[in-house]
Amino acid sequence: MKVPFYCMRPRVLSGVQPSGNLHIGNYLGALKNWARIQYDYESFFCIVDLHAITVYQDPGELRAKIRETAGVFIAAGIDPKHSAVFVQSSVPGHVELSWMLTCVTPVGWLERMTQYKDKAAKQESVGDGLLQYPVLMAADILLYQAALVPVGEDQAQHLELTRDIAQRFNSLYGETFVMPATGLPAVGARVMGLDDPTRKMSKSETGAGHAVALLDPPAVIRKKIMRATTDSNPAVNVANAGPGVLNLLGIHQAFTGWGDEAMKAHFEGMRYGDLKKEVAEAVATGLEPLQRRYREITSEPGYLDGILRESAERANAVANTTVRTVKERMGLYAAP
Ligand code: AQP
Repeated sequence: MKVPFYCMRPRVLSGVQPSGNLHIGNYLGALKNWARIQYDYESFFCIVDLHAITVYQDPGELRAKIRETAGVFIAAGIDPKHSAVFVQSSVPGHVELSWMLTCVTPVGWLERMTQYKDKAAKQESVGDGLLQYPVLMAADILLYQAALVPVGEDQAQHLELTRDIAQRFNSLYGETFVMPATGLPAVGARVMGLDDPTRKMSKSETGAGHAVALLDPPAVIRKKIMRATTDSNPAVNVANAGPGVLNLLGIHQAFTGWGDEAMKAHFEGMRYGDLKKEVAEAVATGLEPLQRRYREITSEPGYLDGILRESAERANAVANTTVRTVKERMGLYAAP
């Protein structure tokens, strides 16, 4: 569609829930990609705390995780001089637009979402927030008229829904929203759990050997990877590798950037113990600069709060423009 007059530069928007320890899935599926593309866009990266509370969070822990997540964004290479790094709840437009979009979204669309069905199945009583989660996500994206949303594969269905909601709004009220494209990374789009390679690595899985956290010390990283589930074969056979071995190879490739041929030539026939040692080394080495930068950032008093405050101002300026347009289109009162 034609880009509205108030959005002359393409924008990118993405977010992470501050709902636990960020892991190498979040890094390879999202953060690493964000850092790579940020300068090609006007960039907005959001700590989506309103999404996190769709399941209960201890308030003190949530507050601490919001700051930690912001620190990890910057440590992972997001440049706050260029990109806005802000907290979702500090921009009221997310909630305002979410309600307006809720009113054009059929409930059947939401009930079909795989993530909703998976999470609802694990709970006795399902909160409305869990069902509405993808509408809030659509609002996060459409609020900034984002042209691109770089995410891991698990979010692709929510992105499709975002486009459906935008299209429905545009057809009811006239061209308003830019259609956002889904930006999946070439490798690392779906990192699987180390303990169970049939399930995606996830913050909400609490098993000690499930995920490598981005702030895990090298010794912990090595221990977790050495215990990763593989299969009963003794050595790597790339053509017939099981999900655990494929996951380890994928993690190595995403951290080192090696091509398929180099991976095969190096790992074919290697015993699993040696494969794990090499993967652990690649991950520990790959995370070392992030961890060093994180320690620097968090030891500087006021640094993070300053960035979050300044970025929220930038985000609010864009968000308020969109909310105003949407209100006008829908016939709501928008003070002159
Ligand atoms: N395993 C993964 N592989 C690749 N990308 C992933 N992402 C998440 N897990 C993987 C991407 O990271 C970004 C932030 O997602 P999130 O905050 O929803 O993270 P999560 O780890 O999935 O969080 P939870 O709390 O554990 O949620 P559930 O239980 O729903 O999985 C997104 O771009 C996501 O694609």
